[in-house]
Amino acid sequence: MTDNFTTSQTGAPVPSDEHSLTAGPDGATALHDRYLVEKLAQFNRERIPERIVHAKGGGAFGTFEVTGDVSRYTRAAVFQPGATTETLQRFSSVAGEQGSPDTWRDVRGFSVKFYTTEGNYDIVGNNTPVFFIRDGIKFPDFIHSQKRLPGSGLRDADMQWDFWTLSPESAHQVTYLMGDRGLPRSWREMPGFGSHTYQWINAEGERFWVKYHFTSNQGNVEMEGSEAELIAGGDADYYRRDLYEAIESGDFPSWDVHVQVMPYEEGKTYRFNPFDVTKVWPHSDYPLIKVGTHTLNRNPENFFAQIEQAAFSPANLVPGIDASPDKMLMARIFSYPDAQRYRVGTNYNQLPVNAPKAPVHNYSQDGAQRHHFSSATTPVYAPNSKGGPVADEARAGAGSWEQDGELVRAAATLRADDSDFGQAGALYRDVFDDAAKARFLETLTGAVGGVTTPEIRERAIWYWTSVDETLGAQLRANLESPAQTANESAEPVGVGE
Ligand code: HDE
Repeated sequence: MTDNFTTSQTGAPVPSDEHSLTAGPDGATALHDRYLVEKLAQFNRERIPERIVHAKGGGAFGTFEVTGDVSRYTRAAVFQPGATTETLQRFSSVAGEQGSPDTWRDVRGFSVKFYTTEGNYDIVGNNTPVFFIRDGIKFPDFIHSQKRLPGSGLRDADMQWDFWTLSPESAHQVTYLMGDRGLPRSWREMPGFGSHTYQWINAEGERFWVKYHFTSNQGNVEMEGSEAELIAGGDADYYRRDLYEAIESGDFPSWDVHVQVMPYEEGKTYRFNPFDVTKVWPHSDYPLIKVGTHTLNRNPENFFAQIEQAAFSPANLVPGIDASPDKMLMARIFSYPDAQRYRVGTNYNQLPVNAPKAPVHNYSQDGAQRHHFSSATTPVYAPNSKGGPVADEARAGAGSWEQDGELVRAAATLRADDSDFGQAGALYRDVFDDAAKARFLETLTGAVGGVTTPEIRERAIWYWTSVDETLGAQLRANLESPAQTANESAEPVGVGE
């Protein structure tokens, strides 16, 4: 008899993990072998649905330390001078399924959960500061076009480029994606961005618009397409392994956290729409202000419980931080908790990785898998005269903005400097050096070279000509060279959010 004995899920000792109960050594299996039944049934239920986007990822726990003073912009406890907060971070690829190679070209997710004293605050961003579309109603179509054909189950360059070129607001993000940013060497060596504009509210109730930037203290390092392809074949978990091993060996990656701050009123008159997630704010107009440093220093003990079941959401906001009139952000605020109720279950916020360190008091109750409950004397309705929790608007520290007009379905009002292609062109011309430009053209040639429908190819050339005329001409010349016209089997890039 050993003290370290196997039990059933209900704690009773079990007779064997190797032999089913059978009628003699060679006979039929008995259905009342309840441990066998429990073991197989539990196994069949090990998987939960993978995230519809950002399925492949990895993550770690960390600490965020405030080193600057942004208290005149926000009252959020997590950003007050000297504050230290425990965090969880998840990195991900967007389009690939759970087993897909980390080094396929894609945008990378960059999600941080801050377990603050005022509730959980999540920044759910990417390693690019912008996004492909500017209205959430287009998101399912966009993702469908980047994933797989319904018949063959294959990725398809035609549908990727058909969607992008019919949605020219994608040009800025596609320029990031097809450039070096699309292939970071590791999660540690890439930046992160909140991407959207958020609102900050200070202790006096004054409002500001902010954008978050996480700059990697490991530097920004990328890899060549040929190297990424080789790694994809040899080690599909390259980024996950890199992060895990770095932390395991005590080499803790860190990011400095900065914000750009726009005074509230300037949001109304700035030269382009500051709530458009396809745009960046020039640093010359809104310089980076350092807030603190985020360090990852603890690996998960259980990948499923702590990373797979982690639920990050832009709806997780705290006093002093709120949303902005960005249509994408508003759609996301609905979408993430909805995805998590389906994917993890309605009481997903009670799992240890998602549960806040701040106490939870409200009038929601029950539901599948509930295990947190209040004492029997706590009233179950509000308002009540029995001393139950009372909502406190002042404590909630929510933001607001003026809103007027009819309900319509329309693009946001254009301002003087709003355009789909302007910032994409500036990124290509002014940020990419000559070598980066050459790699970019090569990547584009391969990617657009996979498009078989002549009309979509032609539209792709128009799209890149609109970004930059010379680039468009070079792409046309490359695509029309005999080597490329035969390139119809080119793999579409792994691309997504
Ligand atoms: Fe996501 N996105 N997204 N997204 N997203 C999800 O949430 C969605 C968008 C991002 O590490 C899903 O729990 C809509 C922008 C990251 O677990 C889902 C729209 C940005 C992650 C979802 C967007 C992101 C997700 C999938 C258009 C960068 C992984 C399961 C309005 C600023 C989070 C889930 C993690 C995950 C919806 C656009 C980043 C389906 C509807 C813009 C990093 O809810």
